[in-house]
Amino acid sequence: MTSFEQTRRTALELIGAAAAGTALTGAVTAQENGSEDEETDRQPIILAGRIEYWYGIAPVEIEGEENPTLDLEDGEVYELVWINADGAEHELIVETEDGQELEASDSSEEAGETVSMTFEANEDAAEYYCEFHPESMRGDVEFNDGFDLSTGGDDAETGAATGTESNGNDESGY
Ligand SMILES: [Cu+2]
Repeated sequence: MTSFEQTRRTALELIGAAAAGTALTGAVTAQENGSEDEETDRQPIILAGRIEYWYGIAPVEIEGEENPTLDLEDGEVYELVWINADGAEHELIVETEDGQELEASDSSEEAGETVSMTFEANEDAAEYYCEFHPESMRGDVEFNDGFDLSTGGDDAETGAATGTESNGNDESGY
């Protein structure tokens, strides 16, 4: 958990989040809100929201990417967490190819605030975007192998960071 927090803090510093310390505090609040879904003992998918783009923070596959593609697995329950990086109003929405809303987070207009939502993935999901900046803050949802979000301890994390530089699948998505 400690290294996970460090990853998030480092990423926030990279994008110049106004209040990385506040964001960490906010995460506790977000967890309280989502306390009903005990079935999800996996790592959340974490994005940072700013007007220009969604910025990938975790898992490592999306770290540092702008509007990263979210690789999900049909039927799995995901925790999507996003951090307000610039204090503008943002709201994360997952939609179908036809623009039908599947899931929406709360909105936030406070820098450093963390918003959490639970999302059961199904293959109708095609894109995610921000309600208030739907053109610049928009990314794809794909159903390939799905991110590895298991909380397998330090071994899994180390392997993800160093062992899967390129598995041959990466290029096909772009
Ligand atoms: Cu926005």
